[in-house]
Formats: sequence, structure tokens, C-alpha cells
Amino acid sequence: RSSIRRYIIPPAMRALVRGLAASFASAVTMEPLAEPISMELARQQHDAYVKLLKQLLPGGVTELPADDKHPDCCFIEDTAVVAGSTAVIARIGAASRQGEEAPVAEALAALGCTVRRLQPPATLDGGDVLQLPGSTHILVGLSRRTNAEGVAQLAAALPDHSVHGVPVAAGLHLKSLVTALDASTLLLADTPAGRSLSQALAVLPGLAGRQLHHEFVPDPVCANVLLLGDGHVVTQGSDPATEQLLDRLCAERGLQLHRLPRATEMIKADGALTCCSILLPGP
Ligand code: CIR
Repeated sequence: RSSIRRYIIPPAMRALVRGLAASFASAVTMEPLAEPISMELARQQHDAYVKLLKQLLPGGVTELPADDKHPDCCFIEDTAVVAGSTAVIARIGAASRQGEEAPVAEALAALGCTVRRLQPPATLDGGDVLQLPGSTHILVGLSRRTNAEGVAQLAAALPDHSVHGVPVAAGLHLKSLVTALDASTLLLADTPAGRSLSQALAVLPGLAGRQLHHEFVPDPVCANVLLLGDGHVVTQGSDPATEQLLDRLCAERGLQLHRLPRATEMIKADGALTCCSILLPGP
């Protein structure tokens, strides 16, 4: 029997999103920008994302207002990790972003989550946390943002999960290099960093027996897909080879792929698709 069918498609979810700050054009970037961020395009791209989530998530979308003091606040994924009914509030690794967490913690508590908090010296960005669907395994990138203490405290806060630290050689976050398409398929960026991550994951103690299938995505941006549950997957516009690969992988698995226009302005700010939402189990 195919390993794909051994796992059920995760049930419908709901999401928490955050508005785009008027100051978004001064978001933190790894490299100086060749071209400035267009606020008009950024707004269109963020609106399209939120609109699609509203269409696809019967559990609903809760929208938190932006905070213009935090240009990166739309990247709400980094502020918390929700696993089951527990929300672990992060300590974001970029100093200018610390403080984005507070309203998110309040909202998650109001949505019924049990809230736990990481303590200094831990740092951790939610973008480094990949929960493998249909399992209790969680991969956490040891990156420029997330330290070993962050991984250890996350593991202690989620005792029912197996938390594995994985080095991130390049890029911002673990999920800039890899996401899961389903319980047995990882999508990895077809870059040297993505290839070396694939090798590290293949021999990771505790994960090696899971027989995860690795697919390499030509456009590294599209290694990050948003898995919404209920068989819905969100991607963004890319080159023909990447689009065809994702179309095929989803069709083979009975997943419905939704392609947003390419989020050029989010990409300038090093943001991927997963970063603009926190997913929670449906009500
Ligand atoms: C940052 O550097 O923190 C933001 N400009 C981008 C964060 C993207 N987060 C994510 O993909 N989870």
C-alpha cells in the first residue's frame, strides 16, 4: 500500500493573520534591496492571500490589526507555534521584531489555546518550525534566528511531540528551504542548502524510519507551500518547471492546489507563503 494513503489528510483549520504595516517598506531584509518595496503591490498581494484563506478555511480567519512600529508584523508565523491546543509564544531572533508577540499571544488565548512562553536566552522564529502533517514530529531549524536553547525550550513546552533540531546552512529559516506537501512528502529547495538539508534529514535520528520522499523544487521560493488541511495547498506563481512539478505532485495525491500571483514584495522582505498566517485546528 502506498505510504501516502497511510495518512489521513489533516482536517480543516482556521487561521490568524495580521495586517500589513504602513511601514512595511522598511521590513528587515537579509540583503540590501535592489529595488524598493512597492506598498501598493504589497497590499494587493497580502489582500489576495487573506481573501484566499477566507475562502478555503471554513473555520474562519481572525485578523489582527497591523502595528506600524513593527514593519514585519504581517509575518505573524514567526511569533508563535501552535501544536494541538497549545500555543508556544516565540522569542523572535531579530531585535527589531521583538514585541510583535504580545497581541498574538492574547489572540491565541482568546481562541482557546493554552499559552506557554519561551524564556531568555532562547530565541526562536516560527518560520523555523515545520510540523510534519499526520505525525508528532516537529523539525526546528537552527538558523540565524533560532538557537539551541529555543529548540530545547520548544521541546519542553510540547512534551507530546518529538522535536528535532536541524542546521540551516543558508537563507533565513528552515521553511525557506523545506515544507511538507503531505505526511510523506517533503518539498525542498533545489539549491546547495536544500540538497545538504535533504542529506541531513535522511539520517536524522528518530526520523530516518519515516521514509519521507524528497522532491526538489527548481524555484526555491516555491519549496514553501501552505498546507491548509482538508486537501487544500497554496502556492504562488513561478517558472513553468516549478509550476508543473507542483501541479503533478498535488494531482497524484488528490490535493487541490491554489496558485496565488507571485508575492514579489513579500519575497523582497524574505517572506514566504507560510509566514503570513498561523494555522489552528478548526473550532
Ligand atoms: C524577517 O526578516 O524577519 C522578515 N523580513 C521576514 C520573515 C519571514 N518569515 C517567515 O517566512 N516565517
